[in-house]
Amino acid sequence: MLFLTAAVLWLHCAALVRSCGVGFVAHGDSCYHFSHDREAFELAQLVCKQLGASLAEVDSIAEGQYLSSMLAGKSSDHHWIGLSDIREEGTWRWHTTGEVLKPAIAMWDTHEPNNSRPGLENCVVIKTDGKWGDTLCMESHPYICEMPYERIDVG
Ligand SMILES: [Ca+2]
Ligand SMILES: [Ca+2]
Repeated sequence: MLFLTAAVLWLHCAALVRSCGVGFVAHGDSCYHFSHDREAFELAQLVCKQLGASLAEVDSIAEGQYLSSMLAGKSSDHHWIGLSDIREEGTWRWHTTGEVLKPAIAMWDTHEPNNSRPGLENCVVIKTDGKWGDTLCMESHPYICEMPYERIDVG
């Protein structure tokens, strides 16, 4: 009985401290940081890493819709996510996993990716309308970092 009470208390405490770090918001299995500062793609990735995260990677339609909804109409700038075709022109891969983007998950804007500056538009932003586009990696934009939403156990 004592054990059960202790177990219940522990679970309760653990639930209380389950949170994302400062500056991150929880959604689903992840914590997200929507930056205020603007960086080039590679530097944005580095800043995310310093925060214990990486540029956001979209694993499901629901996650893509969440990120787009967080930006659409609320933001005045495009935001980097961790998607590029730096390795191979025209093959869009997630930065940390190296996995190729599943077409069913993609939320490309009309006419995107258009590689409008041929061979140079290698990095992906979520635009202000919530849709994705490829653009120059050297452009400075705010960015979205993502890390797993893990319970921090106490004691
Ligand atoms: Ca993700
Ligand atoms: Ca483009």
